[in-house]
Amino acid sequence: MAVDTHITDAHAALLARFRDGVPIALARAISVVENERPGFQAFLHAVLAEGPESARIGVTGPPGAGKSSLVAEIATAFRKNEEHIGIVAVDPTSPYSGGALLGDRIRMNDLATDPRIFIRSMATRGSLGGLATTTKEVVDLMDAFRFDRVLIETVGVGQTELEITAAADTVVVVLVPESGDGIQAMKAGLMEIADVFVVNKADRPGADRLLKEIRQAMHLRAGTALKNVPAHHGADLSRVVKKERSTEPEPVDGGWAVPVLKTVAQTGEGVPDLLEAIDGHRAWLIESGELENRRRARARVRVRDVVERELRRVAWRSEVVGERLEGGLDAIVAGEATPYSVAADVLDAVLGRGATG
Ligand SMILES: Nc1nc2c(ncn2[C@@H]2O[C@H](COP(=O)(O)OP(=O)(O)OP(=O)(O)O)[C@@H](O)[C@H]2O)c(=O)[nH]1
Ligand SMILES: [Mg+2]
Repeated sequence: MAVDTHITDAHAALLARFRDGVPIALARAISVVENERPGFQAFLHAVLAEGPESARIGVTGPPGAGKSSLVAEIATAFRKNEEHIGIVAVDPTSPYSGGALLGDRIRMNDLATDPRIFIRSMATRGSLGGLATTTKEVVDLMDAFRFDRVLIETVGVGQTELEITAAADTVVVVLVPESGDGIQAMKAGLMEIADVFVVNKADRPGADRLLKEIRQAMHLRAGTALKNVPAHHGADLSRVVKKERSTEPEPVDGGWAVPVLKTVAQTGEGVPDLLEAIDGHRAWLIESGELENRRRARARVRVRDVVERELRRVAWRSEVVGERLEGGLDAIVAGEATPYSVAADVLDAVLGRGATG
């Protein structure tokens, strides 16, 4: 089965304007994808032909942690280097557009009207709570539009957020002192996905304690990683204790040392360090070859997503399937069949096999 490469004249015209970097064409393309307009797969196939390029930065954390404030700070800073920035906010609990997000410091409206910054809020979540396929497709569109960076904001600290890695190259996890997130975050596996930890609202009490907690947990992880190394190299307790006191990140098993930073998004305090950490991670991704690994892992998720969606589409569009489903219902009610036997018949029809006895 070959991919459908035929795109409509309207989509071809849209593609040309998209390639010319016309922001309205990006907005149109997003709505074509969001609404799954006929032929959107062929359109995406054409749009994504040149592969990924943008630096994708995910910002995740509990509701109200200051993710949008930090994203606004980050975008504004990059913007000063003449960069083009795309922002995708998934399920924001507070509206992203309009209003004064940061009081007089940075108005979201300033970002929203900046022609080099494109903001898109999405109220879509996958059926299993992860990032919806559509969301990943929108991020892909922004990448194909050749923004220098694409910032992706997702809410929450739970297993569902782990899927941010399926969209971003660099994951910034934002925690705040008051919610006592430290331990929870470690349980939720955020330790595994964080490339940079930020304790935002560092102007509030408890910030230093949370900072210490996260650093300790990171060092415990580093300690586990060093278990296989001869004792005089790694498992030396005094060294571990010294590392706990140090504020400088140290490399974990030859890889990336996750920085644990403090910020006050409202005043911009700590933001330069955050920018440095993000750029440092990017450089490491490229140098170590990890960027390619991550892109490959992401590609696997994307292919599976599309296969699953197409299977569903193919299945429920088929007339034979519809007949077997409807025909099976009476039998289930009459106690002559079960949802499983009817499902088996339906699957046979989907897979083009004869009905089972
Ligand atoms: N004290 C203090 N308040 C902050 C800080 N950063 C953000 N805030 C405030 O916290 C509130 C939430 O900030 P947002 O940036 O909207 O947080 P968010 O994580 O994007 O929120 P959702 O997207 O709704 O989950 C706002 O009132 C901000 O002004 C900070 O460093 N210190
Ligand atoms: Mg937000």
